[in-house]
Amino acid sequence: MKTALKISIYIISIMLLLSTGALAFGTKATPAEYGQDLLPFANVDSVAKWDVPGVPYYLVPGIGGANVRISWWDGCAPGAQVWPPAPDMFASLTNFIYPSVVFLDNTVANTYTPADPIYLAIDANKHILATGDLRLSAPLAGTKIVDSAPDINRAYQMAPPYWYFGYVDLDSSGTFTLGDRVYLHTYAFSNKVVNGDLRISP
Ligand SMILES: [Ca+2]
Ligand SMILES: [Ca+2]
Repeated sequence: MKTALKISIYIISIMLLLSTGALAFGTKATPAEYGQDLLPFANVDSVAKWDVPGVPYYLVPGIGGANVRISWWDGCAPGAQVWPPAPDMFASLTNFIYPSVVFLDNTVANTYTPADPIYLAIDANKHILATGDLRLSAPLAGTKIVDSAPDINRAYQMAPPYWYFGYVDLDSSGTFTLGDRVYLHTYAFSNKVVNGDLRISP
């Protein structure tokens, strides 16, 4: 088998794993993950963009934590911490002015339920999904809405104020480190991973 073909098959396999695997970016937490302790990011939980062609978006965690890429960019997968030799290491980021995590209230009216898709609206003043807003949940997690997308112009609900980005400290280091798993937590009454939480890093 030619090397190029082998590499293509490998890349496609990785992409399938990322898009359909049990721990893929943008999929909801599974029962095996429920009950794990979540640590909120300290000080900063903002989202930012890098003003280069293609414009990747990032989650910017607390002091000392590597940024987490949350959109596909130039072959770089969302959900990964930016770490050498990532080509976007040291990217100069610009904060969005009024970003908000939002959801489409597709199932069980007026409350977030695990089947409801989650987005990052980059300008929540618009109140509807617009070009450039980011899909945070599968399918198509990490991709942006374009003008002809079926979900453009959909009205959304803002995430409740108790939602937050946090991480499971898989290596028990007490801080956010490479390999810790990031979630968007959606439940008010505990700091543990629950049904409906969204996995940000695989
Ligand atoms: Ca709902
Ligand atoms: Ca850690």
